Amino acid sequence: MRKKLVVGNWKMHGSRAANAALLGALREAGPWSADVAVCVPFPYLAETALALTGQAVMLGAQDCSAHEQGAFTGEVSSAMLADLGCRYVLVGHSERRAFHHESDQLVADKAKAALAHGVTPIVCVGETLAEREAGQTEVVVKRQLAAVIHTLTHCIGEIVLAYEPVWAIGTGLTASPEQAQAVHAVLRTQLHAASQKSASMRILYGGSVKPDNAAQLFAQPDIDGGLIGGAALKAADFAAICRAAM
Ligand code: G2H
Repeated sequence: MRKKLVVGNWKMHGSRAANAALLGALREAGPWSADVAVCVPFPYLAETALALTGQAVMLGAQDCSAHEQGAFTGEVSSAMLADLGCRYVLVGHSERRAFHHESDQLVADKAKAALAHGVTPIVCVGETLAEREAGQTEVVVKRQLAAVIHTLTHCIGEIVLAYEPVWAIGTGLTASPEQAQAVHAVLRTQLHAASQKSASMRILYGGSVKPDNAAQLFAQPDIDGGLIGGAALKAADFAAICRAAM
């Protein structure tokens, strides 16, 4: 019922030459039955948009401003992302929440700004290891999602949600399919109470997804694809993960 979505998050990696090689290899490896997107660093958006012309792979960015425009040095607006052809933008990635002190409300405001320009926000939520060990996983992810629900109200059905346990990001530790599914089910229930579209909304899992664990994760009833970091930088691995999303 829900088409799977696999999103590569290149983070702060790449160069013009490396990107061209990666995108060229992906062109050879596709197409896939899942929707596929890559979220690339801002300086490479325009060139990547050109490279993706005629391909099924969609373009995304890794962050956007909550502001419309103005004196916000270094910020990039969602209108600019739309202008460059971005279909998706990540908001609230744990690296933004941790290193840039982004609050739940700022993340929600960014999601609202993106939707205002037709860019689909991929809203990331997830607990730290300390929060999980304190039994706070549900409380944390529900609080993070509640801010977005409250801010977007009737538009909440337009977002993509991504559950990314912080302890699994880039660590090689992956949530087991059962651990991930349990949190996805909690999030689905929360969305259900907020939107008539909850059954069709996609909830991605992120955190050390690799070719050898992707299929099991994607087989869970409420896991609708993945947000892929390290493995998205290797064309063969990313292609294999895309193939696993059927
Ligand atoms: C989580 C993920 C991509 P990785 O940050 O968003 O990265 O797959 O390297 O854990």
